[in-house]
Amino acid sequence: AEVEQSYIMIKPDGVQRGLCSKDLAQEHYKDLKDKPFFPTLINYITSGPVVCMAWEGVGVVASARKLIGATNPLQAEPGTIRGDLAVQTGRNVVHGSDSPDNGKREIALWFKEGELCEWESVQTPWLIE
Ligand code: DAT
Ligand code: MG
Repeated sequence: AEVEQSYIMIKPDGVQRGLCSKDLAQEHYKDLKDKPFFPTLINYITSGPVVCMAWEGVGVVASARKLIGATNPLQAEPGTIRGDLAVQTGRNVVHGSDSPDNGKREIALWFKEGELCEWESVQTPWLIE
């Protein structure tokens, strides 16, 4: 697997059981703009503060999606974030990019130049050969 980047976000219900403008939310979810749930999705995602993260690592997009679990929390496995902590698709607590390309796109959308810090842990050579 390649080193990838994934945009991870704790959604508003994850923070308090809106930061962003509607424009940003609409751009983030533009692939879903024709879906019937698009307006409620945008209302939800702009309803309170979110916690934004950029994760980087070997195969991080797929492994983060695995930790997050299925879109519908009722179908998400126990041990995943959505499986353990959420009940409804429209309140599924956390976002994770679905492809390396979308990871780059979403990170560029949510972070400004210079906001991301790049660093290497001394443990890296013991984790990755
Ligand atoms: P995911 O967040 O697992 O990548 P997605 O990209 O298909 O899922 O959809 C983005 C969000 O839109 C999802 O987290 C919750 C909402 N959503 C998706 N499908 C939905 C549906 N059928 N009804 C209501 N909300 C939905
Ligand atoms: Mg998605």
